[in-house]
Amino acid sequence: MIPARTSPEIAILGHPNEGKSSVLSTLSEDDSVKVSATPGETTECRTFPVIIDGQEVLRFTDTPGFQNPSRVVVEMRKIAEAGGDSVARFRAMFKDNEELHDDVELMLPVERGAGIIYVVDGSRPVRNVDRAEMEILRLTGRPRMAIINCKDDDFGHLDNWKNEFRKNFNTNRVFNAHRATYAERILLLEALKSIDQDWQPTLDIVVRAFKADWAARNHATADILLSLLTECLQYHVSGTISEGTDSAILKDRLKNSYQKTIEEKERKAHEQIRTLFKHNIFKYQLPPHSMLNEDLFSERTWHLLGLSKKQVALAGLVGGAVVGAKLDLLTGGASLGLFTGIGSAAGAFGAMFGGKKLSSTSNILGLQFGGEELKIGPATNINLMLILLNRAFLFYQHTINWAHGRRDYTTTLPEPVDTAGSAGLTNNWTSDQLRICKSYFKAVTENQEDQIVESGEKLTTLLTETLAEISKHE
Ligand SMILES: Nc1nc2c(ncn2[C@@H]2O[C@H](COP(=O)(O)OP(=O)(O)O)[C@@H](O)[C@H]2O)c(=O)[nH]1
Ligand SMILES: [Mg+2]
Repeated sequence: MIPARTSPEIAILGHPNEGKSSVLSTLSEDDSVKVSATPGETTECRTFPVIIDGQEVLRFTDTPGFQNPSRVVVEMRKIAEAGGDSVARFRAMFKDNEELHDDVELMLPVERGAGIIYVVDGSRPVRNVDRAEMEILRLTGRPRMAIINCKDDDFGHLDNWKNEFRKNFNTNRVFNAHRATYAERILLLEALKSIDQDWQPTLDIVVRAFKADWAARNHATADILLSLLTECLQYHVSGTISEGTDSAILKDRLKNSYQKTIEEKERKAHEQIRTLFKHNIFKYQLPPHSMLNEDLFSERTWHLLGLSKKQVALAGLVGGAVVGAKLDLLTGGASLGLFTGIGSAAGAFGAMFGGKKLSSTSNILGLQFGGEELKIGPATNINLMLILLNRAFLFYQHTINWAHGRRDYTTTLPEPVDTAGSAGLTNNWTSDQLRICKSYFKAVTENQEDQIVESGEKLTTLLTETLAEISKHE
């Protein structure tokens, strides 16, 4: 007898090529699990521990698919009639039988006490071999759950499958290995509790550990975002105009350097979030219309993620300015380009300063002139902050909902439709929530240290709550 392990083990069983490894990869958030279009490639079991805070809380075991279920079911019936541990006896009897190699191997975790998740592709009809496999699993007497992974999104056979499952399994669920979101993963784990009463307390702890871990990741994401905002909002570049300097060239150079640096900071923050959510090989294709395909400073990005008229007014961000209003030209401080809303992005194109046309992005960023110095940044309006936040929320949404078992990087995820401001989550924020952003923006850009800490804490809470809200959607 193989000794029982302390963390619960779940073996993923099923016919070859039905999506066992994909389900395991998604459930364990492990994208190193081998998923293959060729049936029968796996011939040995492989165990993947789920580790939270350095502790193994659960382990999943990937198995070869059933090789000869029609014969195994006949043998298992005979063995079961005789009584005793049918799994151990079956394995002992056929351990040297080549024809049943995979069948003997896949029972290994079951022999050591693993619970069973049986995976079928529900987009095809139930066959006799499936019935044989289900009976084998029933004869093991182990806690078991069936998962219907509809590979082709065809749900026409679902009722037939469910009927078969009722006879043989404690519970069943539809779970798509490629599209399961975080919320659906948690629901599946919750459902797993019902496979056996004895398992409930342990699986309760596992589900709680998963949820706590997720909350910790959201908090860490909020911290990453806060650092990104602080760095970007404070960032500035400057250059001196001396005799012979072509100020237009200098402006261009400064603007490019400013944008590149901010873009790089954003890219790094997104990379950190990706790592936090354990995506190592993930290089998905974003939807063709995704904002994240656009440069941070492209006009379209700002249009789609931009502030709505209502939001600007609510936040009192630009003191009564309306969308499409002309740019504020501040004297004294000589800062140009208080970007007053999405409509003015286009208007800004035609803005004139000192007889020279400035490009829209310079205006958006706030190009400051002071004596002989040309300076871009620190940010002069809150839009940069909101754009960075909205893009991060989109990135987060894609990341958490990209199932680890998915390997087809060509199909895409939905994103909001292409209308002004629609993709900007902050457009739905209340004036209180926007006020938190505004306080933080002011504190950072005016370098008020105590305010930075205080408003930073409030902003972190707001961000963490927003991320939790995004994760709730299935
Ligand atoms: N479209 C789609 N393909 C899937 C799904 N699950 C698995 N596949 C594909 O089916 C093939 C077999 O999957 P795999 O997980 O290796 O099956 P296993 O042999 O049961 O472990 C692979 O090419 C997977 O990418 C799914 O939910 N949707
Ligand atoms: Mg496999």
